[in-house]
Amino acid sequence: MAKTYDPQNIFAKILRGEIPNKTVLETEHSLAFHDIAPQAPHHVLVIPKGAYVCYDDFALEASEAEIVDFTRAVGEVCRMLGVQPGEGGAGFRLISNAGDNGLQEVPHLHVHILAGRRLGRMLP
Ligand code: D5M
Repeated sequence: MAKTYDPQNIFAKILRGEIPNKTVLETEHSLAFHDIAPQAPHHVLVIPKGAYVCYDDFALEASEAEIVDFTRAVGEVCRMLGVQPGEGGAGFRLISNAGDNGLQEVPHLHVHILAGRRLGRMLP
């Protein structure tokens, strides 16, 4: 288990409808919405509706239905954005920051989808 889930985190508030978001896709177990501070022409966050801090507790505790739904939601958003490589789109990058070393700001699992421009190298 990563760390205790904080139900007051901003994405939990979005899921409860307490603060607005620009929804791109909603499925049974997942929500995708535009990042408030986009770092690329396309910058969408995909989150599970369940209370998971990061991939660690998600992989251990989520049901297979949640994991499949979340994974497919990420792919579906990429297709909606038209950025899937090889089918007219020019590709994308997925990032999921976790914990202090990963510089995770919001402690609810999220995958960043970044696309729409040539992205800089992140790894040596
Ligand atoms: O990234 C957390 C991300 O969450 C960061 O890119 C800004 C984004 N953010 C923060 N608040 C909001 C709201 N209210 N709507 C949309 N996006 C938001 P991290 O990986 O945790 O560093």
